[in-house]
Amino acid sequence: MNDSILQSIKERALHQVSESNDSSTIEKIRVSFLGKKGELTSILRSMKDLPKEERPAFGQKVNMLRETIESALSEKSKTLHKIEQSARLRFEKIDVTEPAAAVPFGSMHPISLVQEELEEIFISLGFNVADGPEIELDHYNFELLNIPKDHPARDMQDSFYFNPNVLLRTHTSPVQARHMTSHKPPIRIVCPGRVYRCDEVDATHSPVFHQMEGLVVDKGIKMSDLKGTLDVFAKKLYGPETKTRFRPSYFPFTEPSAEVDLTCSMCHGKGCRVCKGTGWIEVLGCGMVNPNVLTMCGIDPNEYSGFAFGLGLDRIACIKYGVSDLRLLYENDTRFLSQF
Ligand code: 2U9
Repeated sequence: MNDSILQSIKERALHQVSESNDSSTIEKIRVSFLGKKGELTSILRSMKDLPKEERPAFGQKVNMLRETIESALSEKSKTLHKIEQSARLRFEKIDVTEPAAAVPFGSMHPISLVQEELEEIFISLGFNVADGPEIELDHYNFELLNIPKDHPARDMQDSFYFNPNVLLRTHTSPVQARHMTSHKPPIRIVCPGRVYRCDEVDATHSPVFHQMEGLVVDKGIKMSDLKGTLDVFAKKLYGPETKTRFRPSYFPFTEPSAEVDLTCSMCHGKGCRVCKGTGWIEVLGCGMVNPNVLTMCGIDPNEYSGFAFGLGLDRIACIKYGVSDLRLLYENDTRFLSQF
């Protein structure tokens, strides 16, 4: 064992380090010279074969060589790390100016569009928009609206009950009933929202649908106020030529009651497929608020009177957008919904 072995190790090690061009080769070189079974390590082990007096000087030389190789490895490793990092950064660079992939936008649901349009019309006539719970007490949904205990709407088969006192509201009327119990006249509100009835699904029925109801209560409100309001509403909805036609009807919460037809928005009364040739479309129910309802809601019918009306938003949306099957409104098929 002599200095020439150390010299040869030094030359080979430094040569290999200078030739290496990636971190994994650096590690291999370190293992082959300085690892447990590395060349320099085995030389250190074999020092026991040297005469005792030569050991310290030779040991010192081996250690110096180890330091030389270690520092060459660490220098090279730093350089390679920098090169590898800048290559990676170049590869991973993000071009923030590149156009992004298009994000598909949602669109308004036809029922929401109609609801917003009607809200705007009634707001322009001085109404406020009110809402209330969809899970409702029998008291507000039926009792205060003068709907008797034996009325078919109260049947378990017609309404979704949670228990005998709690159900999914079958109309938005409880919102108006609640409003009357907590507000003094004058009252001018419209109440849009989702309502529920135990109906089989078909082209014109769904167990969930949408209504908008309105209520006006003040001193001296007359049937002519109701007719005038709905006439203006009809003209704003379908255009200034639109006419209204009131037919007598019956609702427990209004007396007298009427159903209202508007001249067809498609053919302007001439008769077409939408109005089934009649020239008229049935759009609203309405009437003067039954004095019993006013009394039960805490308003004196001798001092105040009111009118109310209701319409189905789903039906108006189907007519407006030419949708022949109500189920399309509820199936969430984006091919249908993206058209609005
Ligand atoms: C109170 C007093 C009176 C609301 C009214 C109607 C007539 C009506 C239907 C039209 C088609 C519902 O969507 S539809 O199925 N509604 O005909 N609704 S009067 O009358 C009220 C409401 C609340 C306190």
